[in-house]
Amino acid sequence: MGSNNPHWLFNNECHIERLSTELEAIDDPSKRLIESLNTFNALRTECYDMTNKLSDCHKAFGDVVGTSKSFDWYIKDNSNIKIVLAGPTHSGKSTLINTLLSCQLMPSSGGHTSGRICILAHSTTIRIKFFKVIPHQDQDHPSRLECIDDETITIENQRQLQTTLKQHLSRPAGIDNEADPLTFKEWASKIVRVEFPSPLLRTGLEIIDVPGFSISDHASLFSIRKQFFNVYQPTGIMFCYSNTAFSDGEVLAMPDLIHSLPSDHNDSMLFVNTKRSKSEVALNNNIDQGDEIPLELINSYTDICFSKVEKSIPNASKRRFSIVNALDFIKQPKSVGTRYMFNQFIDQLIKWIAKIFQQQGHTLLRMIELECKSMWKVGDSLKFKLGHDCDIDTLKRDTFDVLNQYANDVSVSVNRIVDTIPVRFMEVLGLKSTKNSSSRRLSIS
Ligand SMILES: Nc1nc2c(ncn2[C@@H]2O[C@H](COP(=O)(O)OP(=O)(O)OP(=O)(O)O)[C@@H](O)[C@H]2O)c(=O)[nH]1
Ligand SMILES: [Mg+2]
Repeated sequence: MGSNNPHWLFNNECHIERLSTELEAIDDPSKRLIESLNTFNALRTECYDMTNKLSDCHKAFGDVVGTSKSFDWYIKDNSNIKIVLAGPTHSGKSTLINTLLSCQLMPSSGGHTSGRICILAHSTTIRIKFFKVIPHQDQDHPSRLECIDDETITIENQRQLQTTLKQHLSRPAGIDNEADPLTFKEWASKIVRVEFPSPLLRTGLEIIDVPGFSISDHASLFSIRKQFFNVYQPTGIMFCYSNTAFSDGEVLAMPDLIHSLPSDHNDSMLFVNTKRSKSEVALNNNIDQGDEIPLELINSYTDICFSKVEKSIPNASKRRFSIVNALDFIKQPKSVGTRYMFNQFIDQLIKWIAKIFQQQGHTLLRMIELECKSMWKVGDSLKFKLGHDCDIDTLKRDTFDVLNQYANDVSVSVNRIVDTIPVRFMEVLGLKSTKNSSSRRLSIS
């Protein structure tokens, strides 16, 4: 077991420091994100490998002392990192996902677009699967996601995927929440899972696009989202909003999101102010359009955007805030200012994900610590027993004494019976017993 303190398993701070210098050298933002996720995953795997060894040891120990308790349940939770993009409608969530994935996949348009929750995950084959949430029945049947097998669609190429996804994610023209909320809710409650080859998602990341908040359909979508989050707990949430200062709709979107989450995810949220462009920075600083923008002005503009959101969100932290303009980056990936802004966003995203991994590591450590404590307790009581009650010499001596006593008791009993034999024998024969019957005594000792 080694040490009484299992913190040697996961020294996050030093790994993250080493990581940032290594990653700074990667110029391409999406490559940097992929490399970071791979590095985090390698650390996590290392951590879980150690935990598995500890679990094996715990099991073996449990078998010896007769307790079958193990912490397998936690190890099973070594699942993908699930990042949710949520926020008001039209805030650019689907566009940002497409930019992160470097492909035009999610439908995005001028209006209210995504109507269904969509999970994006890696696979070598392209498929669209549909799921429904089966609500909690009893203790043995908790709520779960069930795949509607006969509806799975296998797809040939990326282009076909894009058009098929549009059909299944965009709000259908004939189904309107206000006119027929029941039909809309039934349509919207189908969860879509898209699997396709993706370098970013191959790292073990899952991205979840959630239909944007709007006053008109939040009642239907709230309960769908709540049920979904209950069976598919997100690891982290990116709250995307496009107004520099929160608009009314954006202010309402926050509690609507928070209340649909199973526990307080406020701390694991990254605030992303979308659609911020460097032309705004120019305008703010009286710089003519087309002129070079000093990069430090982009930083001070980020500070301005943050100070505005700070007023609407309690406990907002600058470390969990970023501005982005996904469309600018798609259109002009080589422009220095645009690239700088997108790189800043990716770095903030990487740091935020690093923090999530770190938190997971700490939770794991707490579990290990508890398990170790319980093992040491059992060990101590076993040691105590061995030292005081069950010393092998004492055991041998006690056993010998007991056996001796037993032999003696048996011998006395048998002799008593033998003693009576002649009397009985005589009685049966009608004869008188002889006085010296004791000479025929049976001796067994
Ligand atoms: N200028 C600019 N426009 C953007 C940006 N991101 C998205 N848009 C535009 O904003 C509109 C909405 O974008 P979507 O990505 O569909 O927004 P959404 O948040 O997914 O919306 P819902 O699916 O309704 O929740 C589209 O017309 C996009 O082209 C951005 O970074 N800059
Ligand atoms: Mg969308």
